[in-house]
Amino acid sequence: MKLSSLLFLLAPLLISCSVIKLPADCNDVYNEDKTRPSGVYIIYPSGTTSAIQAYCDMVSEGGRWTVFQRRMDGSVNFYRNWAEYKRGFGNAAGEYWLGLDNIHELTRNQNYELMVDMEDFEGNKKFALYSSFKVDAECDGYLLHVSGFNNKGGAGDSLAIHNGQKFTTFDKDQDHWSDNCAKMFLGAFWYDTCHSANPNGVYRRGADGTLHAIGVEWYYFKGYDYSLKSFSMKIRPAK
Ligand SMILES: [Ca+2]
Repeated sequence: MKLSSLLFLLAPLLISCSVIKLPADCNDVYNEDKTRPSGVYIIYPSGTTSAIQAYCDMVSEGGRWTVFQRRMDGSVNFYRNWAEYKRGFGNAAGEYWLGLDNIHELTRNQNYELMVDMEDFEGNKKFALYSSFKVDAECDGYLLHVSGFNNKGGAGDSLAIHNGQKFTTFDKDQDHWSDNCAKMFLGAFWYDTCHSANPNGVYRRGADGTLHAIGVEWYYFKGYDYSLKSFSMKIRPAK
């Protein structure tokens, strides 16, 4: 067969491959149709076989955010092991964790920014912005890189000590404390010795100091013994 006829036969394939662009994140979902509202969409963090559901926030601070962590009603247990934090769990329409592999895939090739949104039980809302966010691969302990804090939203910077930390679950201790921070504070996070934010802690309603610092907490907003009503962490490509 001549090369020219082979190319002719392959042409439709080549064309279709160049046309189909699956959305890797909510920024791509938005760019496909800028009228789309916030909600659950299918994204493909690492190509055609990686379809997952994610909640897209198309409103806050310009929208286009891919939510990777969300607490809102205590309906999902977040005290889970390494395998579950790696893969993800919960329901994208409600409480969920997108999965460390997915977060890594999204942030590995371009710079992302982070927004952390929170609300207490009195209706006070705050947020924190970071201009740079990246999570390394599993072989590097899913090490967190977060920087460029902006206090426009008034929440304060509770992630400073978590920058440069590996991820810890109750069955995988990579923190800098002699014991396991995940066991101690009943969550899973980029713990140091141990935390000033515990987004994956125990969902309990508001002020509660009976067990110290185990709630869904952001220290520079409500301290160590106040578990927030809603909390979410979301990312989008930095402009
Ligand atoms: Ca430890």
